Amino acid sequence: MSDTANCREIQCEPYSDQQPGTAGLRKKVKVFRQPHYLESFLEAIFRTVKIAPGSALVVGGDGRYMNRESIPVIAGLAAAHGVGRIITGLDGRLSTPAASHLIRDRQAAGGLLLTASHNPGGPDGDFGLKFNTATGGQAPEATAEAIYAASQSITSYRLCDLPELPLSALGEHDLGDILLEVVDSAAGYAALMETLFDFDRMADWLRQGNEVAFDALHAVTGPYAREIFCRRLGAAETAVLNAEPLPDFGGFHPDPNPVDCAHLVELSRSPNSPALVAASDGDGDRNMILGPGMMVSPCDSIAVMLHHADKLPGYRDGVPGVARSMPTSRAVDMVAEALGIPCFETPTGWRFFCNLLEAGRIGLCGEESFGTGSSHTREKDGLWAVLFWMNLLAELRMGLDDVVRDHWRRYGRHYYQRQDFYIEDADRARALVEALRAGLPGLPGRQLDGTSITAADDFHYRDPVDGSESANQGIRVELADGGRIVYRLSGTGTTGATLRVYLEQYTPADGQLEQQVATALAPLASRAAELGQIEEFTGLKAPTASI
Ligand code: G16
Repeated sequence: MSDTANCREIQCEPYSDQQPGTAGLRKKVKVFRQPHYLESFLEAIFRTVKIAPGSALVVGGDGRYMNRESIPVIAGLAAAHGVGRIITGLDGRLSTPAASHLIRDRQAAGGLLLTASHNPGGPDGDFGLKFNTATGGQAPEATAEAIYAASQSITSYRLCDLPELPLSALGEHDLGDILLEVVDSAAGYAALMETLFDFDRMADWLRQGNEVAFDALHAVTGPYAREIFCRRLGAAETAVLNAEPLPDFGGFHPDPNPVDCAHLVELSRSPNSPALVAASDGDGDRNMILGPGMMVSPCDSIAVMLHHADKLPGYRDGVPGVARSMPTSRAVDMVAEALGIPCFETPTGWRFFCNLLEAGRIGLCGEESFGTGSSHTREKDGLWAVLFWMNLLAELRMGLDDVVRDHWRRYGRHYYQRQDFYIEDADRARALVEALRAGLPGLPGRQLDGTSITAADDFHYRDPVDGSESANQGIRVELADGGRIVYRLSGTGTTGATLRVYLEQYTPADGQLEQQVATALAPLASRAAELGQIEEFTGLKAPTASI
């Protein structure tokens, strides 16, 4: 605790709703704007994680509404709790993977990441805050719960008054009770990428006339993408679309998926599609990969990456293992089996990969929700995934669609789709999941529209590294014809509830590999609707979005 004359104790009332979800605390901006709301949550973090006096903390965010104005508040509380140094990016912006890297690189005590990721921004949008540990990874579930418990009894917090923070000036600034260091995080991140990928080969590939289009969606990745694609690889400035970060993301919903980035799907289907079309999300940890006439399903992406990893400089020795979140398709399991390495199945939430990465048990991991990453950092990494694909295309001298089709011809195809059902009344969504859970013992052997259920459970995870247990992580239903349905509730929304229904149907390599996804999955979708009694519980006849 700092005891200088600039620091004082401020009284407040506890808030009861500061329970972190899948990835930190996410709320509407107007909720975060309530008096003492941000300060109370920060106080709960500082009281729970007890940062050693004088240590450094990485602080930064995706540039959304409330990002910049929150940093002086964080610095004031951090100073009062004895933090010696705040490290941030220019204007207080850091992509999530760059922040994770910076924590590790600078041996900081942890990080406070200001982001609601792919959620909409602006004054009516969302804001978020999450604490990452000294490993660079998100706080584990037990720490997140302890922070929530602490938040419910915060009746005061300590704050130091600091001079105005010079966030737009690179370098070190002495603020009296704390030091502020503003770094060029794009340069540091690009240097890390140069250790993993063959920049000369990619630059050659571009010089040969191959084009890339990367859409930063006016979110955090613009400056990073310009540094890498334009300055270091020689792509034209026009290769990076919507490069300037804006607090409201210029009206974009910064979520790289075919619904919110329909314009990129259209570009990839046009006769003059670039060889690689890609996007990332608000905080730069997600990725969407497209090429002429083809979007790579995120579940296929991690499988293809694993198959080819040893062709790229950072992964020449292969990887010790791989992991996917439970709802992610089992395409990557088949590659792991062929390579003779373990494939771990974890609950949804990138933090569940972190112990495995930290223990050296895995080298690559991925999720259906457009997230992929490797042991180079402890968050998923959007631009890294784009560079992985670009390096791969340059190395294989193949078009993106051929790389994917080759993969299906070797391993078969896992047709995959996630259906989202948004419901205002969260209780109805919870009741649906409860009803499924209650009926689990009776499911194996039940006939379901031409096939039968072979296994059903509520996913329970035991972390192989520290033995911690996570129960009720999603209802899994396996069918005799190779289909799988998973039901779970999203943990990242800020209003109502979103029921996610994940559909997966495997077709062997000698089967029909070129069907439309919706056609291939139509029978499974109707089985999922019947089994989950989706219309009865939600009133919805069709998904709000199919991704
Ligand atoms: C977060 C998590 C991911 C998860 C995703 C969706 O991503 O880090 O692991 O897959 O949310 O979660 P849900 O299905 O609960 O909405 P991000 O990019 O939002 O931080």
